[in-house]
Amino acid sequence: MSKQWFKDAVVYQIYPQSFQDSNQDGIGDLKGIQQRLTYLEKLGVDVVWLNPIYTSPNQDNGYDIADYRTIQTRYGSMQDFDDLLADMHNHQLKLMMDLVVNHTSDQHHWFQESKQSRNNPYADYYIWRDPVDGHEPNNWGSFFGGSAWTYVPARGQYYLHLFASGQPDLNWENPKVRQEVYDLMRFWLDKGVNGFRMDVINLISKPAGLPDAPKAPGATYANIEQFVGNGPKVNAYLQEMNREVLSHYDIMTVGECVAVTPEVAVHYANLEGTELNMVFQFEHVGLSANPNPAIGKWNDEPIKLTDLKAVLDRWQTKLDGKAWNSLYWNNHDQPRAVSRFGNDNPAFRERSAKMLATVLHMMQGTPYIFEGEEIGMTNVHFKQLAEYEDLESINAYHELVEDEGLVEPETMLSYLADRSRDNARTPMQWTNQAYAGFSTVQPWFNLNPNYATINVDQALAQADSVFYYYQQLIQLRHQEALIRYGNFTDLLPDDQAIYAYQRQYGNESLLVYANFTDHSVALASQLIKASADHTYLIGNTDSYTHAELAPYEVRVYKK
Ligand code: TEU
Ligand code: CA
Repeated sequence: MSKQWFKDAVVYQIYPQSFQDSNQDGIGDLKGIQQRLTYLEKLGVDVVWLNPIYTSPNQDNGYDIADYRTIQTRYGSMQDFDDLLADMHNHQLKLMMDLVVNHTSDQHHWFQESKQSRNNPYADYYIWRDPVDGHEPNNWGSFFGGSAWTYVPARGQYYLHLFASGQPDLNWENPKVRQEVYDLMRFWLDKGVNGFRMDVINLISKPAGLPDAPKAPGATYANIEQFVGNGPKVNAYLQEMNREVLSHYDIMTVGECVAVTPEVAVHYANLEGTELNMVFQFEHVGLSANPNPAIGKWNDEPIKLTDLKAVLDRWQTKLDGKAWNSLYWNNHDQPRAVSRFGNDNPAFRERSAKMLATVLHMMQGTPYIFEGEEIGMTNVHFKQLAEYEDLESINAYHELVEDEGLVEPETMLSYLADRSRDNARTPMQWTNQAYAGFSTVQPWFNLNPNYATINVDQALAQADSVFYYYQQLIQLRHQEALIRYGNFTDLLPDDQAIYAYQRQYGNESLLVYANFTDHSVALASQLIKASADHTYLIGNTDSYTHAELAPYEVRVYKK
């Protein structure tokens, strides 16, 4: 691969607790991942992004780290990690670790010290403020409900936590904190890991003075999602991190960035490489949030195709030649792609999963596949609150239904079924045997019952499965510079049913026509004309009718 190998790579995301259990305790682990490397090799991906595997009390499934330099025992030992990394490299796979340094766990020894007094060596490692008129320093609500501040009597002060109270925010203003972070990054890079996915990295610099945020009527605390991102010093911090650490290694970085726009992303992901290689943006997955801002992301309305295209088109065109895109439909925080953007009804599941894969993998940027996406795994469709495990979902139910009375119970259950992060976290479906081949005992989290029909064994046995389709898309990306580097034009931005775009690279051209609906749609004559001098490259139906697209059909042409 070229020196900028991150542009040529396809990434596969592994949520470790839900991928493969090797020691029959019902929890996925490192040895389990190692057993599945040949599967990843067969799919053809280049890089694995592993969600956090560090020591953690798991209030937020590992995004609350108590020790950055040890492996959580349920996942295995450091020896298991070293073995996995070596074996991945043997299989020509690179490993990207999750770097969670906006906050730590409250069990981290820095915080255990920091909370004791105002004058210990770790006193300024976190963001502490005096009470204002006997209560919280400002009106910020945490991403996971309630206030973003928690009071500690020993200090007579509040600490800031943008997420759960067990996730205190680090004070990046303190140069010692920054050096600690750079040190722990070097620890993993010196082991040979090939990059980092940086958790909520654009939240590390807080708005100057920590002022109140605008608050929606009916809400107890302000929703800070659009308010706390991209703070005044974030680019300076990332440039420092780049000078001190990143630039000394041949690695790939992606920063998860809340409330990021292309205008801001061109700095984070600039092609000179002075900050990060790319960002995860939220604009497409954030579409069709609730019209009532006090209810935030919770809703069950489908996304309008014209809105989706407007967002993706903007990222494709505004970053071209300036920065690099990441491409994803889902991850461990999002509902399953086929349920959210396609149609998980058995009649359309495979066809729409392939259509979505094509639309994404034919764009400019680095594609990310979330475990199970490559076999078309679906949302789990839980019916009761008791079935959920994720603190975001459970807290939101209690807050919106019980505390604030903003949403009816049945409605909220429908919102959760559509949007809960738990949809992504049910165990990987390998076989139709007991516990789906994930484990031989009851897993830590319920399986989706549809593993009886949707599973890897089945996909590998079916020549035209979603799996083999992903395999072909990955091969095409690797072969065609046009797909990786070509520029992007939307041919039909106002159409409500069809996504049609063109990529151009030198005198090569690629046309992608996709039907996002469950009915046939006539192709505009302009599209038929455009494809006349192109040849068919790939698609998701056996035979096609020239003048129309079948339900969820996608077709790619090349010249
Ligand atoms: O997620 C960041 C984030 O903003 C999420 O709260 C996101 O908005 C939400 O999950 C969507 O509903 C990252 C991690 O990916 C997530 O798993 C962690 O819980 C969070 O940071 C805190 O570390
Ligand atoms: Ca295990």
